[in-house]
Amino acid sequence: MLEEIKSLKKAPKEEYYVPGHRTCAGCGPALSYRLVAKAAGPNTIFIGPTGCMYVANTSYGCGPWAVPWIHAQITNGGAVASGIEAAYKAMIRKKKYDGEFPGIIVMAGDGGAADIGIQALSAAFYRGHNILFICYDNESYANTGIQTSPTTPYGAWTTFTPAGPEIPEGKKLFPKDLPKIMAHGHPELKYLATASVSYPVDLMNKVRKGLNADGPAFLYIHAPCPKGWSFPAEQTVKMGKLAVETGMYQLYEFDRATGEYKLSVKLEKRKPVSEYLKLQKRFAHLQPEHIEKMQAFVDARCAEVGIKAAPVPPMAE
Ligand SMILES: Cc1ncc(C[n+]2csc(CCOP(=O)(O)OP(=O)(O)O)c2C)c(N)n1
Ligand code: SF4
Repeated sequence: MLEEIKSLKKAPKEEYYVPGHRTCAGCGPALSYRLVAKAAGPNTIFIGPTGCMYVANTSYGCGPWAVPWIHAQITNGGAVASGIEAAYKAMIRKKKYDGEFPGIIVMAGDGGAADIGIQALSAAFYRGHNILFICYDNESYANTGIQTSPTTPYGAWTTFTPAGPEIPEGKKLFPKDLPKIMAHGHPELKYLATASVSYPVDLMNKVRKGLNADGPAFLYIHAPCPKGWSFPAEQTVKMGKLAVETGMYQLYEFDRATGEYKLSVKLEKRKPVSEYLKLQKRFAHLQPEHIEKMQAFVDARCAEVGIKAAPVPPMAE
């Protein structure tokens, strides 16, 4: 059993994701990896479906993990993890391995979790494999040069959704809600939560709860990407906090028994989404009517999980 971490000061000193990787300065997903690896500890195997957290971390011919790691296709992170889990179970049953059953963690991007990889993810959860599947959500296909994915917000600029006279908002579609897809219809699911790199103790404890669960666990981590969202490298943590404070991203644990969402951060007031959007150039083209649509969407998502705090009207500029 992995113990609860009471504070940042009491977090383990050991790093299992060490310095030396070609991620961008201020990379949110890199920070998520560091926190996940710290929380998980030495008895861990990572599976890395193709994406920034494979390519940027391993360029070229090396890698920053102090624990075993294997590359997977972007299509099949869940299936590779299933195979590793089944192999360990069989080896232990046949007495060919006398070590402890490892923590088996997939670190998939939003493309590798919500889009191209969703089939293998859902299948692994249906079969009840004892794995922790993490989606680090940087809200685009980042490694290929920032293209829209199903978790890219409405109105975000990407190279596949440029704003122009025909489509002034850039991206017309609203995002897929992956944790809710995973929360429902997967009877073997044992743990599900959302987290953010800007709330590191909460994140690490959710990793531990996911690993302690005896069966499939899903953790969805908001991980701001300064390159893809176009904001300064030193504002990653601020951006993650603002996402939560505006309700653009909701932090919770899902209670399987009751179907309720247990909120991880109590918001007294919600900041207007415009305060978050205006700091990222990917939203620079949006008009007031687009921002209103975004606010209405965020209000509805907040209501779904029981966030009662109403948005404060934006200050007049
Ligand atoms: C089957 C397949 N299709 C497309 C690609 C090209 N590809 C490489 S990295 C990548 C982006 C991955 O996006 P995501 O999973 O969101 O991770 P990120 O790069 O954002 O960290 C894509 C599409 C691939 N490697 N394999
Ligand atoms: S593009 Fe984004 S996710 Fe990829 S390494 Fe840079 S900051 Fe990290």
